[in-house]
Amino acid sequence: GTEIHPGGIRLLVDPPQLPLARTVLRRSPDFSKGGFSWVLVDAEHGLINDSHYYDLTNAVAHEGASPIIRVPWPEEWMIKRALDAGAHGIMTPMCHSAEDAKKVVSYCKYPPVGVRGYGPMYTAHSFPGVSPAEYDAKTHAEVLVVVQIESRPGVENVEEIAKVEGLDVLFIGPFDLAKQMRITRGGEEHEAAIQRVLDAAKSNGKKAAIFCTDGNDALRRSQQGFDMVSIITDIGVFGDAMLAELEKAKGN
Ligand code: 3PY
Repeated sequence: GTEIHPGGIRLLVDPPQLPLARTVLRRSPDFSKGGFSWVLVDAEHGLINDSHYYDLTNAVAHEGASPIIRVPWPEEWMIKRALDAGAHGIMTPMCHSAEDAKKVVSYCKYPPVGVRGYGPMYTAHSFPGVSPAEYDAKTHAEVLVVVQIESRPGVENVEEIAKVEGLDVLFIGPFDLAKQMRITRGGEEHEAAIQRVLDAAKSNGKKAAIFCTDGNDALRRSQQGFDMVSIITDIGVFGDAMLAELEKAKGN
């Protein structure tokens, strides 16, 4: 199975009936068998830094899933290092406006489309079957650009954000969304904000994604219409399994 880095990787899946358009995400030999199609390497909240990226992107990609790196902040140099290390996609926290989203797109694309710097020594290794020349010619343009909508301005500007060219996915962070909006997670206002982001994505031809806390939550959100949903975190899986064995050891 895919190597899981304690504290850092989130396992995410898009529902098989709603496959992503991107070829990089469909190369997975396991995809048709229902395996994970992508794994989030979480350098925002996970204990991961850019010296781990290369090993993680390669481990994930060679198991047939696409590694998406969530960088700590939407900074050009952070995005560049993640892409150079072989990320199939970039996720950035706290997108508040169309201007924010345009910057992220620009950081992810080589000129003339954007401003991404050129440093391809290690990049193609995590794209099985793609040569460095092919990465340069074509694959670089397919990296998935994902921004998180998780603030009041992000929601208020979401229709404009969803129009940004080159942006692929609007990804809701429901925990931050509730905290930033100072509302209750799961409450009426929170669910209305989530629905608004979903609608904005759909009506502008973008994918909608949301962080979920378990498989049931992920199923509910995919039935609501989300294209990409998270399922579980590595740390959650380990913790639950260890506690279950501890209970057995206690005779419970
Ligand atoms: C959130 O729910 O705020 C997230 O960003 C999930 O990691």
